[in-house]
Amino acid sequence: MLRPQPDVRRASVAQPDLLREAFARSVIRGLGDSPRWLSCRYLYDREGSEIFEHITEQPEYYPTRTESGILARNAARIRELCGDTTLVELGAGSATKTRHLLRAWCNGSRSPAYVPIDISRTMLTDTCKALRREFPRLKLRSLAGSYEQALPSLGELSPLTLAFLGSSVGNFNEEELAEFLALVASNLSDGDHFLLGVDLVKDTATLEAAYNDAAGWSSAFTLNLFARMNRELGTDLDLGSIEHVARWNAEHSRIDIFARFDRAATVQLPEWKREFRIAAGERILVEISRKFVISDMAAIAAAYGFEPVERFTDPNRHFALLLLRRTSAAQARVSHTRDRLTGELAGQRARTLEMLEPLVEAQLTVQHCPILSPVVWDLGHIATFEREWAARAGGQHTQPDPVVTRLYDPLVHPRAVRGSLQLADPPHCVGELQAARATTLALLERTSLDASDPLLRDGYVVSMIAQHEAQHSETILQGIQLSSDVAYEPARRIDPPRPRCSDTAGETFVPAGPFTMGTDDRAVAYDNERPAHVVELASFWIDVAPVTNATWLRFVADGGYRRRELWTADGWRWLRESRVEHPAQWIRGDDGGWNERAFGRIAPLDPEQPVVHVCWYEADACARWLGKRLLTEAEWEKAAAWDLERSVPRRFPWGDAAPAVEHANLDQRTFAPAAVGAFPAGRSYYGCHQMLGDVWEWTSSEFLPYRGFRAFPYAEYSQAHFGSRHKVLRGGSWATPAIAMRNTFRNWDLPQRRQIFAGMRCARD
Ligand code: AVI
Repeated sequence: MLRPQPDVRRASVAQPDLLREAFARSVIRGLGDSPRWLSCRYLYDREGSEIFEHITEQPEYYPTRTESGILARNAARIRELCGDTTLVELGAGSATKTRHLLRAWCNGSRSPAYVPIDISRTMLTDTCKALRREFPRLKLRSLAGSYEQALPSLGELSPLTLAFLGSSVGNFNEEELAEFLALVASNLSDGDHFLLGVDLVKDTATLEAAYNDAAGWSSAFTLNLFARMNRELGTDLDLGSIEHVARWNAEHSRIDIFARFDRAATVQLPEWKREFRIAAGERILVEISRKFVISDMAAIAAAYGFEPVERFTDPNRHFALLLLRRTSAAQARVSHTRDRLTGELAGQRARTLEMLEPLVEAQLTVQHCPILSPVVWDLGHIATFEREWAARAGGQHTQPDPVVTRLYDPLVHPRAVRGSLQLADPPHCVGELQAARATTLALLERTSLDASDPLLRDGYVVSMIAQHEAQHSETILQGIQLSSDVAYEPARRIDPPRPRCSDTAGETFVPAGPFTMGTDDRAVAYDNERPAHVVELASFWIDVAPVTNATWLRFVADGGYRRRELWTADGWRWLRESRVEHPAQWIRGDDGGWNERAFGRIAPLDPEQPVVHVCWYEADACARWLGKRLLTEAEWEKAAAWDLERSVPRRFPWGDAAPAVEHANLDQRTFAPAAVGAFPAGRSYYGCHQMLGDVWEWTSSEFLPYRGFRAFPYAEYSQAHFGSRHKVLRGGSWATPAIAMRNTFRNWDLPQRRQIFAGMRCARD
């Protein structure tokens, strides 16, 4: 039996209107860049795919013929080397060349199985229909989707042989190739095979002829991209003035394919209200086709955990098929996880201790306000939590001291009473932290991160311990911020970066359609982020940046805190009782201007920074004053995570790369939000700035479980807090450590809370 079935928990392949939207956005991105480019992904609509079939038949285009010959001669040997495995093919198309392999698989296997993967569902249907007739014994199951969508399903198909033919790897740039190989490597199991077609470096004349065939199909292929823009996006380009140019680029060992404009032209995208002026003679890069040296490609693959099995080539050495085997995947995963977790634990602990340094003992033991604990309680709680969970995961059933456990149990002692408890002094707490850490490190050293134990699998419990401490470090900073008597001078404060771009005003459109919300990740994500599920949303407009102090000043000046019609009934009640008139840390100066207090420092309010320390009621009222509304958390997550082009969610707004300084203001370095526009590299697919870092963003949603939620590993973290009392916050602030931050992370609090480093962003229908 072949599985998997198409996965209902992931949003399915883009519908035509969404593909069109993704195409438009890609064109806007590429034409807005310098030098301009267009994505080769969009060369393959129905017309483009047909033209490409013609290219492969041209006498000058040697790759397809040559690869087919290599397959015909070596398919039986390849099957023998791969053993009885399911053949999976990425970008299967019509599977013409693959038939050599399928014949060998049918001859060599008792139960031959083939899983073609392709973005085009119609292509897959046609291909499977033909194959059923030709290979009646072949078990077939197709997977429609992008590579990024399909590859995570591979684990269930192992043992397998993954074929990626035609030298399609040549169309990836270096960064894309690295991402692709990492994705393949992480989804193959030990012993799985990878059959990779690579076009080889050869004489320039042969190479350039292949991309400039005399019959003109290569040219037609390039021009079709612009014809497609005319067809789908409403541009009005004169194809007669666009020339196909394909040249060997020796420096980068690749064919560069350009569209050269003979005359000046304007690309108008009426629906998206964008226009681009192309100069006479300007060239737009539409595709690269990299050519490789076998040993170089083998070395690249080795870096991703692939060992060479055998290589196959033609007599002219024009093309090669590399048969690779994934090795030591499990072992590599364990040591990588161990290294990552050791780093996270050490980094977070150093941060916790560093944070305490500027504080004297009295400041560590006092309770500044009833909604935040004395710092020593947080420290004792972090230590108790860590010791308990490390012991539990390590199978140690020795009862920890029940008195201590009770003292630091947040349910037994709610925040308001923690100031009156008999708590240990700071040095003792630090000692407890160290003792607990020894237990965790011992666990990490001896465990094999046993996959059958959900606490240990992929180091979950250790990640939870590190994240728990990270979250408390943010709460400790909230307490320090609230205490007006502390002039906090941390050892490493840096000025928040200034804006680096100016496209932060206005909104961006998020089209209607499904997206995958939440995650199935069991290595890092909390229970409330699971499971991944498809959410269908109506279209909406979202502000590209959070609401700034400048906007809030206008809200205040316009009587925002006095106008009943802007507030909900509960919000108005809260306002009357609290007598609030501005965000929590704003102070009016003697001259009538506004200052802001941050960790004991008072400075003029920065109008470009996102507003911070407002509660849900205030955020909701300000959104109404702006004629907009707060986002639902599903809208927030779609705008932050969904990559329409690949139909997969991103881990962070900018992609899956770990957070770096250019992406977001995280990790407690600036002690204030950065001005909007400070992190253009951190924009989401839809172009939203600063969705992670700077300020948490209040959403209109109540904190509720996703359908299929299962409490793990303890109900007190999420389950106890579900319900209509709490509103969800998304994103993370400058005070959030990066290890506790991702697009799926859900924070929650009561609507009147202002101690959080929280602001807001608006949406409208
Ligand atoms: C699909 N890919 C491997 C082809 C190539 O040779 O790079 C695409 C192509 N573009 C123009 N001609 C062929």
